Amino acid sequence: MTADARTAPNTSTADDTLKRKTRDGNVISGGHLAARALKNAGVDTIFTLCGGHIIDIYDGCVDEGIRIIDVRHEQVAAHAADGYARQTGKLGCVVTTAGPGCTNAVTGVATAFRSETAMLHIGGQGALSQHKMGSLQDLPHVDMMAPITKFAVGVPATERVADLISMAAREAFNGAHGPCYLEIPRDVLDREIDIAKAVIPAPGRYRASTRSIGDPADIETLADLLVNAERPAILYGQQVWTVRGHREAVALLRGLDIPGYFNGASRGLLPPGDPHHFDRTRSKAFEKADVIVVVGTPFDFRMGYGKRISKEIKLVQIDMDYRTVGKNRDIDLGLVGDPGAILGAVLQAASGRLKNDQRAKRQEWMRSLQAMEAAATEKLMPLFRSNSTPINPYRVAWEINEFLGQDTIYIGDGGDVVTITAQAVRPRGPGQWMDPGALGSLGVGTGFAIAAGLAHPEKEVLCYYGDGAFAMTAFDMETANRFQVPYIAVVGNNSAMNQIRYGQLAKYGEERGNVGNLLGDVPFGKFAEMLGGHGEEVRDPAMIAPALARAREAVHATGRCAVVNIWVDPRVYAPGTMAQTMYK
Ligand SMILES: Cc1ncc(C[n+]2csc(CCOP(=O)(O)OP(=O)(O)O)c2C)c(N)n1
Ligand SMILES: [Mg+2]
Repeated sequence: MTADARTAPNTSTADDTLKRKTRDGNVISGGHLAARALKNAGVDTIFTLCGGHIIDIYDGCVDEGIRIIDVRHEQVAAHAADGYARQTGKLGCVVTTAGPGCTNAVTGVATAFRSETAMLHIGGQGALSQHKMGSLQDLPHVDMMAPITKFAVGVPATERVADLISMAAREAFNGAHGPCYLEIPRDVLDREIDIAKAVIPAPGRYRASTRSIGDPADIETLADLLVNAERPAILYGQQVWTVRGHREAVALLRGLDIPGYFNGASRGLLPPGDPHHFDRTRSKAFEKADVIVVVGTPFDFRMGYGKRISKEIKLVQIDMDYRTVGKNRDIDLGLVGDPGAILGAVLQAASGRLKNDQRAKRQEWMRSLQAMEAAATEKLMPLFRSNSTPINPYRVAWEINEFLGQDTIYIGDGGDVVTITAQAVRPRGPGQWMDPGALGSLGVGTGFAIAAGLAHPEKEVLCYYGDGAFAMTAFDMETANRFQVPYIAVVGNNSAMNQIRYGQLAKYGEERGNVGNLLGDVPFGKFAEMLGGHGEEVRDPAMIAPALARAREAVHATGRCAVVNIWVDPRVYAPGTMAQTMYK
């Protein structure tokens, strides 16, 4: 089959197939019902690895024109479904077979759980008629998936397949988004029923809008707080991007002249250099501010559980999940709802109320922060420009940032080398920063890159890996090539699991610290070549930029992924690693 035939959406319908099979058009199988329900839920692509339990879903997808992306490891399928949801705003979908198909996908589902991604995992199961008899690949999937999903159930009858998919979709978008799991036994999938007996919720008619603003009185209170503040600051987290509330978020910063900070998927909401974009002075701003608004990001380890923010400062938290607001520390005001809708309503309530002298004071506040930002950048420049060999990973981070185009989606997958890029890499547009989120899973990169390429074929995709992370899922680079979504892979290679090694060396010393964390010296450039793409090894800092440029060119010319394997200094660590902040 040609690659084109593989990727082209299938335009035939279930009815066509049934005609071809000279079967009764009033009859439908469970797998075909699943595909129809997925289409009704807005799913246009599934990520999967085949297994005998799930083949009828594929057959249904062919009829419904749903693209089937088959990978080499279910972990990648799950990360790709997560990444596709992040990139499209639609429900992601991963389909795995029973038993090991499900267990292999667990890390991807768990990552989506901690990152609040709306995603449906459909898993196969032995036939109900063989329930508890010891069928092939039988496991208690629903019990296993329940703690890491918002909704995990088995489908008990063919008539309910589509109905339960719609329930899962509703759950996935309820409150903070998250993954759901549906187990469909093989006989439930294969059975054909009278279509009139199936419950098939219609697209657009089984889910209500979730764009709620919460209590209108709280909108007024927050508008008052923000109008009267002298030194306000706002931190935007990933939920702002999840609900595509970026326009309202930016309008609020600009409308009320408030400095904005961004973490996770909210990086890129404003381009670097924008007067309301700040990124090196968050802790200083949070010390000096009189009102802080935290939007769509929990007080978890990444925020020091909120304990570093002084009790003297008025703290406002906005979140999609009621359970996240006020968790780990008290707040002065909490709002639950859609961040975009809330921020839009707050701006409307505050509009025209900021007096000129108040605005002038804010601009002075922002200027003082801008001066601190510039000083912090200056301090980092010697590291960013370092000519030392082995190459300083700060130099790699800086070079990657210089290399990014207006539309490059940047993905980070690794330990320390990737952590360091947070200080240098500034995506130029919203949605162009992807990281694993709070689960910190190594191995997300390949699935995310495939998903980003499929969701946005017009954009460039660059994934920066640690050498430890790269080897976990890199074989699916072949999948990216096969589906014509090649990307630029950069590996920061220190031949170690360096982020962990630091803590071991600090605790156990040189002699006992290098245990279980050293890796071989692998020339990963050759990996790209093995798959028909361009690869190279970089040991000289001056060669990073030309190598990246050649990789970009090669990706265009060959339609295959390129790997730039950069050998970096294992003695350089990220500040957070040296302070071990993630465990504090
Ligand atoms: C799947 C998974 N396993 C283990 C870890 C623990 N861990 C965090 S960072 C790290 C080292 C990663 O090494 P590498 O990707 O080479 O980056 P480096 O720290 O060397 O720059 C490990 C093993 C994890 N986060 N995820
Ligand atoms: Mg490493």
